[in-house]
Amino acid sequence: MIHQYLDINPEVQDALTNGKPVVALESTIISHGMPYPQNVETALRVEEIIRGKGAVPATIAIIKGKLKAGLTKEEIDYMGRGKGILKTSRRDIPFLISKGLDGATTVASTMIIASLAQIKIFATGGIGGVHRGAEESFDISADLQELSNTNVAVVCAGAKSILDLGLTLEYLETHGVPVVGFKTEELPAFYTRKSGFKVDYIVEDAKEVAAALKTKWELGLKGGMVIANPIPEEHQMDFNIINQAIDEALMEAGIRGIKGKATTPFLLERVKELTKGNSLDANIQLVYNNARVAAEISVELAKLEN
Ligand code: PSU
Ligand code: MN
Repeated sequence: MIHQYLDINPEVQDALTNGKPVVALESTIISHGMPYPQNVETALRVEEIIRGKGAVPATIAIIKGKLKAGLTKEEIDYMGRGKGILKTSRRDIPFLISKGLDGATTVASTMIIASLAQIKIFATGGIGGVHRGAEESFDISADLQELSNTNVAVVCAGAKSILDLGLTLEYLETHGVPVVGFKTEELPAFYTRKSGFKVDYIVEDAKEVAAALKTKWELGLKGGMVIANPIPEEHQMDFNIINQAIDEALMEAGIRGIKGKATTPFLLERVKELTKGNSLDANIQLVYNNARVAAEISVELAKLEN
């Protein structure tokens, strides 16, 4: 039934059938999160990093109305050129299929497709969250509801402070989503290792994360887990510089009346411009770092399950 909609790449399918580790990757970061051609170079390098750790990468997207788990190099390039590729979250999936469109998947929709393909570990840059001013705008990313409902763990560098990180943590707590710090007690804020907020638990290695995931899902505690992995020290940005750029981008978004699904891409683009592209290097490095950790977790989980 599912296979009428879902196309699993043969290498990914072989790994899944044989209980080998697989790591899912999203495509909004490719089509709407970074400029071409760095987006494609990064996406391909991420796949190499995962392979180097003994796992199989599965970049996820919707191409001509078909859900894809595992893209070819050509398909990654196609997503990177970004022409007419829609940012796709949970609500959009049925319409991209019925209309035969191309969609870049967010954290939420990547989790859904990963879960349909039975992939449990997913690496990205940052998750969506509760936006600043959400008490009036109600702007809360569908990523958070997905984390409470779908059994996929997300390795990220925390969340950007374009969001209200305190409210994001409260929301995740309400919905029973564990937020664990990978070798850190502080929630990282994407470009910086520090945010001023604490995580729920510190984990010291991939094995510990894999054991917690196995236990959570064996107990039927549905939903994912946020594994917050700080950007490596040498690549982190200056706290004040990045936060000034974020404040300015937020002010502009307010003045221009940017709303809904356009908000996150607008803020990401403006922050990049305001930091004269410096934020892009940091962004790329933290994604590599998340790919490494996600691959290690997938390897440990596969050992526990076999
Ligand atoms: N945060 C980033 N980079 C990104 C995104 C978030 O630092 O590329 C993307 C992810 O795909 C995430 C989505 O799932 O934005 C969230 O969008 P929204 O806030 O509209 O739910
Ligand atoms: Mn939103």
